[in-house]
Amino acid sequence: MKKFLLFALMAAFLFASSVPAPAAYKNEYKLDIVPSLTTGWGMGAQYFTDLVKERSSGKINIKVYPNAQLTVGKQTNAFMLLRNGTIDFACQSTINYSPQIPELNLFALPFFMSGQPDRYKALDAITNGRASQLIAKAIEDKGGKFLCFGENGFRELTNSKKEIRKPEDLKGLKMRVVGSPLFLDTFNALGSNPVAMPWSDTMAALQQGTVDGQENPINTFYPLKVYEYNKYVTNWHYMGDPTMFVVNPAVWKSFSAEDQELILKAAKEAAAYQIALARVGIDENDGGKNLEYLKSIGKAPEVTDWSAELQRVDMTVTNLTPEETRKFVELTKPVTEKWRKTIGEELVQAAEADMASVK
Ligand code: X2X
Repeated sequence: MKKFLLFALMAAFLFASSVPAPAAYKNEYKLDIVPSLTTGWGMGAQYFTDLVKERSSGKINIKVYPNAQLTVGKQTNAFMLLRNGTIDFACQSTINYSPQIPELNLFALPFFMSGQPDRYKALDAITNGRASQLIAKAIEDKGGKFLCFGENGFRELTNSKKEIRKPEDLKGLKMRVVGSPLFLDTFNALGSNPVAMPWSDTMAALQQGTVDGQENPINTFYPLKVYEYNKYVTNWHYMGDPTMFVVNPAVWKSFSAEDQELILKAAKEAAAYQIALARVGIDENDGGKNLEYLKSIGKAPEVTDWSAELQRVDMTVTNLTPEETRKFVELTKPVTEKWRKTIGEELVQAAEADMASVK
């Protein structure tokens, strides 16, 4: 009897140790974003967490922390906190990770995508092409698991002083930029006076006049009512700003294969939603497809013509002609030359080839 019991115990032990224990899931996973939940960026991130929660029947609970709460406003430290596990998930701009992952400066090369016949096709060519594979690898080599690209949008210029049509108009203007060195180079090259500052301090700085202007996609500055302080917007589309859905690698490994698939699929759907929100009423060549798509998922936006909406809130909207844009491009060429080396020739050339393939 004793022998039998011993045998049964040993068998039970062997069985238990050969079956992997189910991974312990956290009660809450923290997802980092910089702006508010009312921006397209925020709405896309929220949609991702909603889809994951619903499809996992509440088992995977990801919470969006807006307004750079998880980095205490220090948005350019965000990648370090994802890597060390303080942050589990993120939907982040490449700009904020670029101090740690130099390859990500690619997107901020001035007029890189807008120099192409269709800037949105150019951006898509990069985020779906060979360049995107090199970028995913760069992120993974540095300690982040990349899921997919979403979109903040093409970044436009606003200020409180005057209409900007030519580089000379920027002379001496105090422009708030993200604390990433490439931005200082670009705005110095254009003769303005750039001030690096977290987004979380920017509204107060605009209101108090500590800075005269800022650059962000319409979809990101409008919800914060930047138009109350800045009456001039110049649509110069000088850089396309994708977001990246990313995860801490250890957190990623803790999910079952099925759950990984569920999360990846949700991220791709949320990214498609975020991309459509970043373009609807802005991309003049979309033939209405972004609005149609948003309607098809039951998320038709309130604003479908951003130029009209910005004028309605008393902004002077300036669209540059190709000739006017050329002057800005000329002045920022040395910035591109300098930064190509930091980003890496292989990646820049891959992105150029990706863009050329869709012309
Ligand atoms: O800080 C900005 O300008 C913002 C919100 O666009 C980013 O996080 C890059």
